[in-house]
Amino acid sequence: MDKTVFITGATSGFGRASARRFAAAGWTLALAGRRFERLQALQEELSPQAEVHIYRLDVRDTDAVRAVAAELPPVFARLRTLVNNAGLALAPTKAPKVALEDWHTMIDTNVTGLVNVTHALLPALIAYGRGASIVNLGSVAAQWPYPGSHVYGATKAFVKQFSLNLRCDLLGTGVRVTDIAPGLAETEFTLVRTGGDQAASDRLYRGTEPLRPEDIAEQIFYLANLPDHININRLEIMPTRQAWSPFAIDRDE
Ligand code: NDP
Ligand code: 8X3
Repeated sequence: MDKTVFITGATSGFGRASARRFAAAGWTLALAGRRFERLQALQEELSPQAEVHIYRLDVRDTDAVRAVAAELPPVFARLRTLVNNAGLALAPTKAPKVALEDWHTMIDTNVTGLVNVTHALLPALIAYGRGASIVNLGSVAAQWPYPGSHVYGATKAFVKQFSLNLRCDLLGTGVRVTDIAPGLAETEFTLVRTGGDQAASDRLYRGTEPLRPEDIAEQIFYLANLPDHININRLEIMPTRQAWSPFAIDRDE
């Protein structure tokens, strides 16, 4: 069995649900995140089903990312699937009110972190060749502007374009690249975005039907198992109960 998957941000949300989905199918997993005790709990939960390796990792730390790539077990010398999922939004207020530090954190995590991991694991993906895939977590915020998205949406626009550009450079290697772009999904995302405001998070998801982590995990698993000759470039997914508003207009009144 050479079905290996490396998932960043496996301690919560889409990453954890993906770990469960791949483990249920018997893949060999490498899971990364900063909250190690959560990784340990997940490893314990999934071990009866699959071989699970865990790594305490901050994706912003380039040296640490390289070190984890270097210490992966030999089976990961050929990596079938990389799920670049670790990411976050901060400061859901308008740009003039946002601390520069928050902008930097989003760029460092969603852009620098994602390219750190991609760069470190590309040789193993190319070694796998035909059938390998990179699944990058983008967002509807890459494509559609909304107030409070400022740098977050821009980092996801980077993910979108990076995914397309990688496709060009990986042509001939057999490695696929997909930008999966979810809309409203109930995870810890809003808790993080609001600085731990559980009531604000509950308010956002109340009275509607957001995507569930398992919905996105199922799509990621589907992407990783497509026939080798198919590459889905971008997969944008919204809840049925989410759509767009009219353009905002500034009026004298
Ligand atoms: P969660 O907050 O539930 O999970 C985020 C994961 O990212 C956690 O496991 C967290 O782990 C990890 N993470 C954050 N920063 C770092 C870091 N510096 N190094 C390593 N891991 C990190 O949110 P989601 O599951 O919703 O988010 C997953 C991805 O999906 C993100 O890229 C997000 O932007 C994207 N997304 C989310 C949507 C949503 O509505 N929920 C919609 C569209 C896209 P830990 O803190 O333990 O390190
Ligand atoms: C976040 C998507 O719709 O919650 O990536 O802003 S949304």
